Amino acid sequence: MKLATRILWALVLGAVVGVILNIVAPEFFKTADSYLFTPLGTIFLNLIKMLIVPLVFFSIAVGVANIGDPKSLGRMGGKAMLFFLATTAVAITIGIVLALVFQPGNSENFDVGSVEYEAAEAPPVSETLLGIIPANPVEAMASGDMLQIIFFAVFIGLGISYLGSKVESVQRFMEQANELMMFLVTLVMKFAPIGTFGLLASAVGKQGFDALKVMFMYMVVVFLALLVHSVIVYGSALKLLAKQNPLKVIKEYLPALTVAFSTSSSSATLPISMEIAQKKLGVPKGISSFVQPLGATVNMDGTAIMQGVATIFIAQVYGVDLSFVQMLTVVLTAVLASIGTAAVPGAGMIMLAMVLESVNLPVEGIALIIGIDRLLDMTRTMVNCTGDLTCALYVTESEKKHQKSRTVESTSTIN
Ligand code: DAS
Repeated sequence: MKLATRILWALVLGAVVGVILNIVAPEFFKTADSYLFTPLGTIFLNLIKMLIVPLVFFSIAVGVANIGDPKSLGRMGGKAMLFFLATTAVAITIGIVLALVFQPGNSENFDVGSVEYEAAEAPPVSETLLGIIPANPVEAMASGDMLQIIFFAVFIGLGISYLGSKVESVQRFMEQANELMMFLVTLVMKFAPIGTFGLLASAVGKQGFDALKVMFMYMVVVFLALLVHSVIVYGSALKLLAKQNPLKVIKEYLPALTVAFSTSSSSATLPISMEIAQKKLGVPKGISSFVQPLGATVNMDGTAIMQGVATIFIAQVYGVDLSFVQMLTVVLTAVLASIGTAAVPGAGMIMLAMVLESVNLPVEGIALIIGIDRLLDMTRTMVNCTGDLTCALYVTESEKKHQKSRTVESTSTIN
């Protein structure tokens, strides 16, 4: 049985076991969660997290060293960032429009009197962007600051490419280290079904059904927006930009999507996502190892959708009519917020406070949605990862076209 199928079965089994146990024997569920489900999920998550920093560092350094030409790097980075920002802006617009149409905030009488929420300090976007240069690369790796690790790895790769044969042994070491990291990813993924079972049994089992009932409409609108964005935006991007058959490609995405769903973390999904891109989808290592870590860090279309729906939902609950300009502010803030959102479970909630403050909506409204956020986080993280993989395929096709046009130009010059 294929890995993706095994993980899918583990997902379903974990959710069913968690829900049934929590209904039939809540006390036993608590014990099973503490001694089995949570430990299994934590072991799996930590095994993957252990590989992320060295994998991202070595793969980007090797990828950039092989690309060599800073102009190509700038061109690839520009295409990727344009794709990321454009799709994020479309994503949040879809979220806002569907929330305005379906009015989830008017679907129940929400009691806003007692809600309290202490917003965690969200780093301003300017600080995130200025902080991209690591004063201490080792500290950046120790703290898992992905943008700083990416910057340092690109710098090292450019240095290797510039010095060439003078640092041949360093380049070979990096290439071998990268191969080793990819092998370890494959090894860790063999544990994925068991880890996924634990993560789902714990997360879904703990979910209170009352919260699900009251927040039903809100959840439906978020799921609908995620589906619309995935089918229309990514489907079109795969067909028109990446020249791929969306149905064929999505089947290859499956192992990464199941890991994204169970871990609710784009960075934890990165290793398997990069392996799929390079080994199953033919994305060159140089493109995959640059575009995907960048995407996992700055591209969060699923999160932007949740933020769009949540903002309109909270405005409706508090009886606030947002103007068109305020909605544009929400779109811009959410696009910028997605750059600073960490690729870890629940990060989107922290940045939602920033989006709400941009239009003077009460941040306490987050208390209404945080109870069911983990289930939504699973699905929006899948969309975040789908965007990263789709962008890698788009840049691959675009670079192919660029190489072809350059060959034609040079041939015509010779003739
Ligand atoms: N869980 C985040 C991620 O890893 C997204 C979010 O919290 O919205 O992509």
